[in-house]
Amino acid sequence: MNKRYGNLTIIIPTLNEQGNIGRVIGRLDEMYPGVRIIVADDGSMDNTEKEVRAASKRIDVTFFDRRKMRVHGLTASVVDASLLARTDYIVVMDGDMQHPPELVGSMYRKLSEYDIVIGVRIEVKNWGLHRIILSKGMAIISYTVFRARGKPVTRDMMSGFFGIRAGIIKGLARRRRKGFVMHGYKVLLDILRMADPGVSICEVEYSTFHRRLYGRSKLKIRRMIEVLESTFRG
Ligand SMILES: Nc1nc2c(ncn2[C@@H]2O[C@H](COP(=O)(O)OP(=O)(O)O)[C@@H](O)[C@H]2O)c(=O)[nH]1
Ligand SMILES: [Mg+2]
Repeated sequence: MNKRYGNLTIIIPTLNEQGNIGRVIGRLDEMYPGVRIIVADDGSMDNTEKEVRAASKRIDVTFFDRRKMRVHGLTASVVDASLLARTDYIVVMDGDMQHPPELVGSMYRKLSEYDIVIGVRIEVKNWGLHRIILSKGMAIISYTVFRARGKPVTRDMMSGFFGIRAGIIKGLARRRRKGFVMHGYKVLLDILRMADPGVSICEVEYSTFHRRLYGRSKLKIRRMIEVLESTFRG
């Protein structure tokens, strides 16, 4: 059997993604033979688990049940899931089809050359004005602070779609666990803040940033505070 992507784990944090998750993992499995998927679920109240377990009969997908964990959040989910990965490379993506599965292949290839590969949205469609302002404002603050402190930056500081060498995120998860804003949602920001200065970074652009397929987004003002925590934590 073709296992071309056998050295890649895709981590998908989920919270109530029953309408999307089956399609996301189905697409990934189709496109990337041998890939392993970890769905890090924070206690979905819908049929997310059922969807994933049904798919696991055909697809190499693990349902990581974080229902009983003390700290919930996208960051905690990704950090903990990284420690379960048994591959050299990891890609993190959303479970709502907002991150194009087509990009994962080039991210994976670039990880042989770079430590971190960041999916960068070059066109944001269909967003409400307040969301654009909040998001852009936060991004500018983070970018400026990171630049001033000599930390790595990217055109999309708020990206939730990235690839990383497993050793890097696992190292941070083990040695600098407290540096992560675990209840937060910007795990990439924490990683960039804590990464070694010499870390190599590359960007891949994508333009099709659609509204989520089903369900609703969890953006709140609280998210802004978490971004500031991720930006300014020592
Ligand atoms: N594990 C976990 N996943 C979450 C949590 N909140 C959101 N997610 C997932 O993280 C991804 C991005 O969330 P979403 O609400 O779409 O954020 P947005 O795209 O920035 O609006 C989706 O796959 C969600 O299901 C959470 O608290 N824990
Ligand atoms: Mg989304």
